[in-house]
Amino acid sequence: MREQIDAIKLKFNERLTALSTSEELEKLRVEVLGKKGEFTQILRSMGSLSAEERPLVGKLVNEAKEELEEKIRSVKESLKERATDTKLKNEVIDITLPGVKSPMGGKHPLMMTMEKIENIFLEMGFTIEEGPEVELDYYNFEALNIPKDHPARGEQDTFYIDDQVVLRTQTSPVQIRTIENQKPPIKMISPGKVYRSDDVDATHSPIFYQIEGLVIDKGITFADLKGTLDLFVKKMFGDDIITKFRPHHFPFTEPSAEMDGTCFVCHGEGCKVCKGEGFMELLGCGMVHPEVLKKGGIDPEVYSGFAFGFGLDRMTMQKFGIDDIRLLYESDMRFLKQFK
Ligand code: 2U9
Repeated sequence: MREQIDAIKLKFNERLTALSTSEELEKLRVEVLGKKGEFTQILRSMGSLSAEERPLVGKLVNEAKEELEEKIRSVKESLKERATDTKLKNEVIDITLPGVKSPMGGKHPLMMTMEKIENIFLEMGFTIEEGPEVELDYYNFEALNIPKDHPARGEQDTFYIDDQVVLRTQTSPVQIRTIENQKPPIKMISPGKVYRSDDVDATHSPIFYQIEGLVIDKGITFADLKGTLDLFVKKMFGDDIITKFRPHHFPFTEPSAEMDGTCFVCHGEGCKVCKGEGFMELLGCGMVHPEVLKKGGIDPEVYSGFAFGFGLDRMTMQKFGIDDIRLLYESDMRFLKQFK
């Protein structure tokens, strides 16, 4: 029996020196010391031994097992150290190498312009209001003095969810909701996405951003409208911008106007951007129509107000000299990375 044990130990030592991974070590341990291991076989065969031999063999086997288990523990330790060393060697970081620059995002030109405009009006004491993009026909049209058969409906090609619900075509519904929930004085702007089923081309997108504004109080006049919008444009494009107003018509304002500003590219000389005009159209505006005030529960005999609106995309294109609105929505990094 001792020879048998020595033979096991010999073979064990040979295999121990030959192995190089903890998996091989575990395999050796199981085969020699495991439940079905070689020593277990011997212990099972102890039945065939004499009563005085059994304790001797038992002792021999346990000593041998402890000896081999000790060897396994020390080899396991050294294998773990070796694995760490190899890992460390392979993971040496050459700190002199430049780091991998993670691409930094940047603000989208639309959001840059939106924030600049919001800050200008916040400085002028305006609040910023938001509202639902899926809107009731009443708030998008009726309350704005655009009854069912009004041509303006046609002009604004509308996405109808059903005959009572639309995707808003302008942010004016936000003003109506504000008028219903807030008593004058009201000074607010409503920025946000609007939807029109226009065909996509260099100046039209079915989804675009608008900013509209509204001021309602006692004694508000067209002079307040001109002063406020002239100041806005000067803060937005520069103090040398001159503004002028051309009569226009909107169902929700009376009188109405469109406001032009000197082209900030050629400063009035006339260029490609302003098509030689020296001026470019910036926004639409007007005194709030008394019918709209009434529908909003405001007495036009006591209160008056002005309103304005413009396409944020269009103003962003004017500001950055962008000639195709699709660039603002195609997320092409070659275009967007210019705005970091
Ligand atoms: C209320 C009363 C009046 C909002 C106004 C405009 C003029 C205007 C156009 C700009 C470019 C739409 O995106 S666009 O095509 N809008 O010119 N919007 S006055 O008038 C209101 C709004 C709400 C209660």
